[in-house]
Amino acid sequence: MVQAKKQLTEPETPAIFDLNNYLKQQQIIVEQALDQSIAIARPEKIYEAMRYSLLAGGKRLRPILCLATCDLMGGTQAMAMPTACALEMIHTMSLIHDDLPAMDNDDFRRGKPTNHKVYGDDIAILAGDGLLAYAFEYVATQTNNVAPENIIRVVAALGHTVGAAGLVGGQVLDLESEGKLDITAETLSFIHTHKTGALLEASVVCGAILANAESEDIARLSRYAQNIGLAFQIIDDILDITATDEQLGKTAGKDLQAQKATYPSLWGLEKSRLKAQELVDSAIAELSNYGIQAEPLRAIANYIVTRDR
Ligand code: GRG
Repeated sequence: MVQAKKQLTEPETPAIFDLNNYLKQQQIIVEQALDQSIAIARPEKIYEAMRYSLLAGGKRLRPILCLATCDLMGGTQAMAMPTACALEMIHTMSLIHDDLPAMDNDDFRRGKPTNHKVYGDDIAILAGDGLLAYAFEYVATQTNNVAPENIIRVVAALGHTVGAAGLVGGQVLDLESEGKLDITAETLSFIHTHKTGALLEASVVCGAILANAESEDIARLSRYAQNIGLAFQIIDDILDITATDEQLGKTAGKDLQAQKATYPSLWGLEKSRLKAQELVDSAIAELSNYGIQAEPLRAIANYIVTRDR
């Protein structure tokens, strides 16, 4: 049975939205759902490796975006939670593989030794593969009260996002661009819209699909997500220069060390900050049709440029 959507009514006196509290609450809910999503089975080692990275913390931005968008479009948290968990499984998988010696070769992630440092390269590759496959199984088997055609649309959107048209393609161009400080703004934008932006966009779009949103809403929310996705990466590049290892939970200064072209290397720190703010303003402008129920998405957009980790 397909569950009825919630009524889109607004309270008479809008309360001031407390983003910190909202993020904290949503993080707790997502942590609990992730913890319950994968049980240890035989062979224990692979499940432990998958759980080690999945439950290592992180901002949980992608699941929170998915839940917030489903809510905005009149759906419920329960409808979106399996997809929210799957997004975090895919994100975690991409971090595990990105940290491997054959890729970015990093020793720390989310304040802990990287997966391959604890379990070895072989198990880390397989832990990533296990998380990626399970993400799709999880959406297909655990999503309730959503029309089957919308579940299929979500599975297709996730597949498109992780493949050569998304994360994989962005990562390949990123690897090819290493050591080339003269790459163009267009190439840099291609790398980041695919490597970083695509999964953030999928988080928002899938949340909307699960709530059976109209195509105009999906298009608008997609543009919101594209803008915050690029802003997120610009701030990521800035933090790689300005933040500490402790703040980031990973090695800072890696971009300079690996001779990677970044937004600050292209535009400087100040112009990069201004660009990120402009993108966030454009993202928020896409939400002008929605009332205070879009406050979480507006606040998340603002958080993206003010975050320090
Ligand atoms: C998906 C099949 C498949 C392969 C992966 C390795 C790879 C191909 C892609 C790399 C993707 C990647 C690591 C992009 C960087 C995205 C990014 C800015 C990550 C940091 O995200 P945060 O700050 O991290 O949200 P937390 O730890 O808070 O979740």
